[in-house]
Parts: sequence; structure tokens; C-alpha cells
Amino acid sequence: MQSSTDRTEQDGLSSDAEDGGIVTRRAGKSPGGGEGGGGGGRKSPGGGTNRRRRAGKGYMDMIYCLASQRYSGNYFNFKFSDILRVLVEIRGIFENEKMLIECQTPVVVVGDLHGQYTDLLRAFNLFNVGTGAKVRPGYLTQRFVFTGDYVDRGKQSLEVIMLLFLLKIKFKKSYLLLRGNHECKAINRVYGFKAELEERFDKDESNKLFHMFNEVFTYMPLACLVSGSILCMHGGIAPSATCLDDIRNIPKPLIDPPEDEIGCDLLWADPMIGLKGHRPNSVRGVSKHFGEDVLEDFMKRLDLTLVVRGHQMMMNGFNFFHDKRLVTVFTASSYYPDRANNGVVMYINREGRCGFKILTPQEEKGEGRGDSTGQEKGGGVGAGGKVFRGAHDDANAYDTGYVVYGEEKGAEKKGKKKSDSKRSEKEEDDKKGKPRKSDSKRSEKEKEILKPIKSLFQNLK
Ligand SMILES: [Mn+2]
Repeated sequence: MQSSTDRTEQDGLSSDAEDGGIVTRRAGKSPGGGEGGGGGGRKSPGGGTNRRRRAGKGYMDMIYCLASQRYSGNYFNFKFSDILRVLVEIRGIFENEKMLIECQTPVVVVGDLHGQYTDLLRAFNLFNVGTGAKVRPGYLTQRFVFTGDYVDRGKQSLEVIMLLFLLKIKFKKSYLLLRGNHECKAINRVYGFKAELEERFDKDESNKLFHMFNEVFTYMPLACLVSGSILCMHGGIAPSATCLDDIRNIPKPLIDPPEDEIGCDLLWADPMIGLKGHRPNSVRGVSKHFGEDVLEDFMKRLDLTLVVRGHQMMMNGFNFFHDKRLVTVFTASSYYPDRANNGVVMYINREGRCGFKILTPQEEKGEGRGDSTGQEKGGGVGAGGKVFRGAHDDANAYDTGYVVYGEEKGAEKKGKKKSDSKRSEKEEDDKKGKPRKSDSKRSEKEKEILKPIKSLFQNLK
């Protein structure tokens, strides 16, 4: 670590910002083509307004550079050595956290981002305080719980995960980063993160980064308890958990989530309207669907007032389940290429009251929006201009709306017409009953490559 640190002190990101070293190459492979600028690296506009920074000043500089709106939609020129340094540090931080972490209100809950970096910046901007030159950026004004799925699908997984890791390093208590099911190697090797690394680094570097990121992910906490009574996780509840300690004591690292039933459910489970009990999750091919009764029992056992989770796209960005006992929060807007869902972030105030702030769908790529969030004009690639790496069929197979199985046994409709069931009917066509492939079972090849990961870190230390 010593030598690596020394090296990065000299060629850190911050010094790049000075001399225009931030590469603003279009993120992704610009599928529509034809956008102005071509492949040539365009210098960031207004670079001269960058505050003067000395080389190697460290993480805060990286944060400022990354969080600066003018870079949204463009690849940030990460140095391999900087990422290694961050990964080593963040791993140590996650290692020291339990699988269940805790914080107090007020707090902002951010759901799935899926590499939609612009949406992360927009979410932060919702909490800016002050105006003009005196504005205090939103990422410094709140405590945040992120419910996972930072990577895959969108085209800037690396910006999303790096900014959040940096913020976590700088502000451990204010950034509570939970793991999502996409923070698992078997998933993010297929759904975009690996391909993005390969596009942005040479073969050896991208391979190392892929394994190291995934090792870090195995130490990430799975749930966060807010003020003792609001439980946040990515997927859903774990019916077999009898107390909070059952979550707290899940051993780390959790390399292969399906091997730990509670951990797997926290990452993968989905609520299902009208279901009694729980049953295998046919949409995901792993974990469970759980009904309202199971949720009710779970919340009683663990003495909870609210469950907050992500994992499923909601057209409005959020949706309640079981009379507001559970809420799904999904932050990536325009998540599917062909539909314009809102993204939301949820705000829980000191008294535990909840509100939602909306990220409206971004217009299609190619047109800078210059919207009220101050997004760069002519930026070209907004959150709407996303790239799904891999087949669209696959991309649509997960993260659907609440699933309604009207014909299922014991699935008689409740008399009351709640907004969530209405919503879900609209979203029913999101459902693709396609089972996951063998993701739940790690292949032999996968097992093999788990070994070198440890040595990668050991070499650095
Ligand atoms: Mn998910």
C-alpha cells in the first residue's frame, strides 16, 4: 500500500483536473452515433473555474471533481492506481462494519442507481443548501442510506461506485452503503460492470479491478436499521430471521449470497401482493416472494415500523406495500429505454415522517437539458441516454414492478383498493417470468478465480 500511495500522490486525479486531464470522452459507445464531438476528447467546459488544487491532495479533491455537474455524462479519467488505493481503504472500512449497521433520523434513502451517474448527482443536488457561490452541495448536507445496485445496466457504474466509496471513506457515519444483488460477481460480470471496466482499462487492469471490486462487495453490509425501527435493505425481508442479531451476525465476507439464506433474501427477495406465506421467487430464480402476512410477522418479531427496500423499478419511483408497512424506493429514472419512470429519493425527517423527492425522466440522449438541477447544457448523454450492455431481454428480466399472480392459490384479492395494487397492475407488463440462469450457483470457473482476489489485496498491503 505504501508504494501505491506514494505513486498516486503524484499522479492523483486532482492534478489532472488542473491541466485538463479529465477526459470527457462520451460514456458508453454512443449507440446512436452521430452526436457532436465524435470520439475525440472534448475538454470540459469552464475548466478554468476549477478551484486551484495541488496534486495529490487526496480524496476530497476526487469528490469535488466527480460531483461536479459538468462531468455528468462523461467518463471520468480514473487512474488505476487511484482506484486501487480507494478499494484497499474502503475494504478496511466495510470489514469493520457489521452486516446490520445503524443510524438515526433524519436520513435520505437512495435506491437503485444502476450506473446512472447523472441521477446520483441529481439526487445530491436536491439537497443543496444555499444559492450561488455559497451553495453547500447536497452530498455534504445529509446522512444517506443507499440500498444497493450501484453498478450494471447504466453506463457509468464506475463513477457511481467510486464517488460513493470516496464519500464513505471521508464521511463514514454519513454514508451507509448497503449491498445490492448486483454487487455480486456472478451478476455484475454479466450485466455491464465488467464490460465497462474492460472498455475503460486494459485487460490486466480491468481484470484486477473486477475481482477487487467484487471482493470489496462481499464485505458490504446488508441492512441498515434507522432509529431502531426502520429497516432498510436492497431486496426484501428474510422470513427465517428471528431477530436483528440474525442479520447482524451473518459472517463476512459473504462471497456467494445464495449460501446464506438470510443474506440471500435481504439481497434478492420481493414482496408479492396477494400471496400468503412465501414461496420460491420464480422471477429471480433465487430467494423468495413474500406475502403481507410474512411481512407482518417479520416486523413484529423484529419490532419494526417500516421496511424500506429497492430492487424493483416503480413507475412513480416509489410504491407502498401492505398498508405502508413497506416501501420500494427506486432512484434511477428512465430505467427502461422505452419508458419514462420517475426516480425518487426518500427523506425521513427527525420525527420519522417520510417524504419523496422526484427525479423526473431525462429526455433522450443527444439533447442537453439544462434543467433545474443545473445539468450541463449540451451534455449530450443524460440519464436517459443509457446503454444496456447485453441483451434487452436480459436487462428486463430483473427489477420489475410488484408481481401480481391473481390466479395463485391463496391469492384472493384484498377488498381494499390500495394505490399499490393499482400501480402494480399498470406495471404488470414489466414482469418477465423468465427465470434467472445459474447465477445462484457459482460455476467451477467462478470458484477458481476467487482465490487470486485475496492475493491482489495482500500484495498491496
Ligand atoms: Mn436489485
